[in-house]
Amino acid sequence: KTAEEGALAQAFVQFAIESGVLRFGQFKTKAGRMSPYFFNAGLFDDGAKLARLAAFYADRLIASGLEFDMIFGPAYKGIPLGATVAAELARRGRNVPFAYNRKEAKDHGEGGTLVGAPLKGRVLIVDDVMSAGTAVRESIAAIRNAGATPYAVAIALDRQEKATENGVDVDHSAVQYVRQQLGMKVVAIATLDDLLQYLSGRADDALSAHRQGVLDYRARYGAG
Ligand code: OMP
Repeated sequence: KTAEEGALAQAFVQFAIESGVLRFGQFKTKAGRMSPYFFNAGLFDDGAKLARLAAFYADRLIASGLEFDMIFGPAYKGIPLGATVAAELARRGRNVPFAYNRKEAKDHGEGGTLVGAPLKGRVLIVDDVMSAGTAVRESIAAIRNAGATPYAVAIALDRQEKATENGVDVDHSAVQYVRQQLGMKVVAIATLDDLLQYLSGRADDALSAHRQGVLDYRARYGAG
């Protein structure tokens, strides 16, 4: 990680905590793990926060030099993320097509599950979090089924924990799987390591009390 990426990640962790999006407590993840922290992107819940969030994604994407032909926002939480990131990139002079999916196929009107620009070329998936990797696999399948190339993934937080395959924990993370097995690019604004670094730098305040719990969670579920 470059110094610039590290600084962006620290600023983002702070923003997420101050927005109440990143919280500490006891939460059950989709994979059924009891986590001492949770990132709820739905709590970026006003125009200013959404604009700032989109700027973080855009900064990270531009710094990465990633090339892509269009943006896909997977239902539900990826839809506002993809839309606001597409708008922010256009504002910075990089206008690309945008599409999203429905969870339920529509049997009237325009029909189908895909909305927006036709899926084609190298598609960037914009989503919130990767944990065990279930959500991203669904997006990849939707893009392949449409005949386009699932090329890259941009997420806000890489939880760096063991992926699951058919319900069984494996040693690598979902992000590692997508990079190494699927050959896709993955960019994350922040990772679990960045969160731990943030908590370590806050030795004197209430937040630091959560550090040990997060370390314990990483010891149990962290990817190898
Ligand atoms: P996987 O599908 O296991 O990679 O988990 C990613 C999804 O879990 C996200 O798209 C969210 O729906 C949810 N999630 C969060 O939003 N924030 C978290 O901190 C953890 C999870 C989770 O359930 O693992």
